[in-house]
Amino acid sequence: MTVPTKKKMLRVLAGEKQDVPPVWIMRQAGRYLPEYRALRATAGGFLDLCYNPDFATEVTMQPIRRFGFDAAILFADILLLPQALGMELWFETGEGPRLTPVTTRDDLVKLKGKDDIHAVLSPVYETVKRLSAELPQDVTLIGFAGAPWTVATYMIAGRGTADQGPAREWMYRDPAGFSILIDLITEATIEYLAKQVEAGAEVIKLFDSWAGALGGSCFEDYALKPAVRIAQELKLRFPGLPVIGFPRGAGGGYIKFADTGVFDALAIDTSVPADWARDNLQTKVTVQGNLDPMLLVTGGDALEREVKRLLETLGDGTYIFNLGHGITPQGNPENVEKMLRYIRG
Ligand code: 1CP
Repeated sequence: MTVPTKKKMLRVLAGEKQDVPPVWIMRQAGRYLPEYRALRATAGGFLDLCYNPDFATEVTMQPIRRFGFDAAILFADILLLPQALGMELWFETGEGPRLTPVTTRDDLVKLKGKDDIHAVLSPVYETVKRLSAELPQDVTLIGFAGAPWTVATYMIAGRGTADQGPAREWMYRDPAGFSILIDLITEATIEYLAKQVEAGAEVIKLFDSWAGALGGSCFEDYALKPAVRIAQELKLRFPGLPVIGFPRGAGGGYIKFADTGVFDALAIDTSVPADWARDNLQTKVTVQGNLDPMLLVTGGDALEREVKRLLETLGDGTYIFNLGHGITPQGNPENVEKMLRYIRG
């Protein structure tokens, strides 16, 4: 298949293998970059970066300028959507996000509807519009949202949790109430992502960071079905739009995602063996991943060895080089340079 674009990322998502795979890294704009830390210090807080199109555009561009990645990902956060749905959101320094939790059906009634989110989120659409105009011609712009289950875990607990306990508890105790929440997030996410695409996002990625916490039929009900609904509806509205799924920690559940035929690529987390992904996923979808982010902290021989191993294992199929999860604040930009040299020669 040939695709009328010079963008490597779009070509590979259309099923065209590249001799040198496109590469970007999760959390590529972030605290490991001195220029990010400098801008964040002047901006005030993290949310001030997200909601200011000047800052958010600049921060998105920083890793593109420094490293020349093949894709840029919109600078925003998965928790902006709950805020647009009417929840209070703030970030505790050194700890992470906090929201006023939604814990009962009565709380659900207080949330806004799927069509009432755009007033809060319009600066994000403006950022996408500016990026779409400013990015180099060979760089693909990725828009994103959290998948409903992962977003729900933060809405219900009011913070990040180790085991997503509060959400899992509600899910089993009151499945009907829990489903109302999942459905609301699902439909709002469609409207949010549709606006990103209208503003210029060329690819959509759905982050289900806690999919691995869903056991039994809950994986299908709350990870698979909502992701399929979102991807199908977006593809209906925007024919040909590539969608990347990231059901992190799903293990064998990745096959269920691949078998739907709805996703153009699946991002694999660090625990997925690359040869297993080649044999079970890459026959159906483009695979993205899954270098251990720790290797960008340590560098050394292990970095070169593991990059080469990924290229040898997945490079014969449609493949996007990336990490298995986001780069950490301890990541060393010099190791990112080395990684790129090992990939691009
Ligand atoms: O500067 C800072 O202090 C903020 C750190 C930070 C950054 C840089 C947060 C807080 N979010 C982000 C940006 C972000 N978040 C992006 C931007 C694009 C890029 O990748 O460069 C994206 C795609 C996200 C997505 C996101 N936010 C996820 C899904 C992916 C993942 O990492 O699993 C999740 C779970 C969040 C929630 C969140 N936001 C921030 C933190 C520290 C967290 C995790 C909180 C927790 O679980 O305790």
